[in-house]
Amino acid sequence: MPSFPLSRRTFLQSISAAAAAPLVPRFAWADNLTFAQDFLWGVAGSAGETESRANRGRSNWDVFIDNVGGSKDGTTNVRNTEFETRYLDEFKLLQAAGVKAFRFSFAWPRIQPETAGAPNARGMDHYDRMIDAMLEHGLEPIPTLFHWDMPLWAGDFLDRDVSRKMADYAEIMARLVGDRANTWLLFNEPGVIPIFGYGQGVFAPGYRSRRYMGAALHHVNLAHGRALAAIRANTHSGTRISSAFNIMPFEAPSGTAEDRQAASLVDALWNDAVPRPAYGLGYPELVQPLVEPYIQNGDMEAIAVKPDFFGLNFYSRSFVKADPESPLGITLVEPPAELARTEELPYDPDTYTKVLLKAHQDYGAPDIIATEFGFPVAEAAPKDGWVEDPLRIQYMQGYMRAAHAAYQQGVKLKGMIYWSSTDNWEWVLGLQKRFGLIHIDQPSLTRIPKRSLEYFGKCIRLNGVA
Ligand code: IFM
Repeated sequence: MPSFPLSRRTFLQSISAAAAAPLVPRFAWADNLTFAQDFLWGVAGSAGETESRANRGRSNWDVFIDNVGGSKDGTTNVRNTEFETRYLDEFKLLQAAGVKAFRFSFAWPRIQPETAGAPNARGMDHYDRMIDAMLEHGLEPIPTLFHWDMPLWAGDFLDRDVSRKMADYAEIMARLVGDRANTWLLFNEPGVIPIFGYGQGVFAPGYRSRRYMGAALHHVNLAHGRALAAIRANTHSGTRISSAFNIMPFEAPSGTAEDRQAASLVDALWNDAVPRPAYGLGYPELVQPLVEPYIQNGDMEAIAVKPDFFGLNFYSRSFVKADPESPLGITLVEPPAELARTEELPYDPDTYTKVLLKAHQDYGAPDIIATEFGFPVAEAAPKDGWVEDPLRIQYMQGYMRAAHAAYQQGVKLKGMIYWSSTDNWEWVLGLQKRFGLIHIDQPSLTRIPKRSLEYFGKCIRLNGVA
């Protein structure tokens, strides 16, 4: 029974528990691949990839994708999956499968569409209702404050002052949903922003400059620190806050000194240049010269906020060689032939175990939530209300086993979140890469469950790897 007096969160959860009870049979598997009782089982999505452009301000990604003439398949983010009006269809399927948590992001251009200052009432109301709906469907809301889509008026990360704007926005959102969200992610993959957006020019805002990459990196870190402080100051003491750090080891298969050196720099930039300063460990040595010109007094202290857990996104390793022409100094090479491939990246479970163990060692044995793992794979067309996707199930099982191996070796793994809930608009790759546990029919946008959703539900009931 819920305790009294009832908070809005407890009340909504109690309704959902009653509704879901008959759908969640108790399984007694005699399998030792199980996790601790309070393990968080979730799925994820983001506003920039699922919400349409309706009723919000123009974003950096709108401008970028329009300017480059659309994604690889010609699509843009005008419609996406219209998640903002269709989320109930999705929540019902997730609840029926037994999913426990939903990671999503706020669209900043919906909250402050045209300018700084007072939030837009319609945007606030949208997230208010959406979060209530999650709780009513038994889904623990896990907001991401910033998953790359930024209102145009806010400028970009070349401007130091963006951290102040970000902190104001963080405070607004913390006040709105702090009573219902216990676990927060500030940035999705903060390291990707300076590298892809300011160095390589392949993501918004599309700059291609090593100097810009250094400036953006430091200002991302500053914004990260200030936003975390703003959320901490405006939520209850039990709130846990971190970011979803994308960990992807870089290797140079050629083994030459030049290639290895180039791989080490990008490895430090990608994997360490945000979490290390956030944990008070400073910039990696190789990265220091890039950020040095932008560091002011007090910055490193403001950045060192010590997240409450480590959010870890993992897909695979990356294989590179030196390329003096590229601002990042590398170019991608083919992965070793023995690694199986998803439609996008290698399937790399052993590396998953290793990166979890490494984060455990590097950051003082923190609680870790696997904030993303997922696979775009070839799958059958929907038939009789389902999509058959056995390869995804096989890969999911492999990564969950790999994560469990790390857990057995002492990693404090507290949850696993699959990317993504539905197929969605995969940024510059468009709609062709289908990561979802739920199929999105085009053009109707009807949600159709995949067998992988059923499988994930089985794991959740087992509280382990089925
Ligand atoms: O779709 C992305 C997401 O936005 C960030 N992490 C990786 C996913 C799959 O590429």
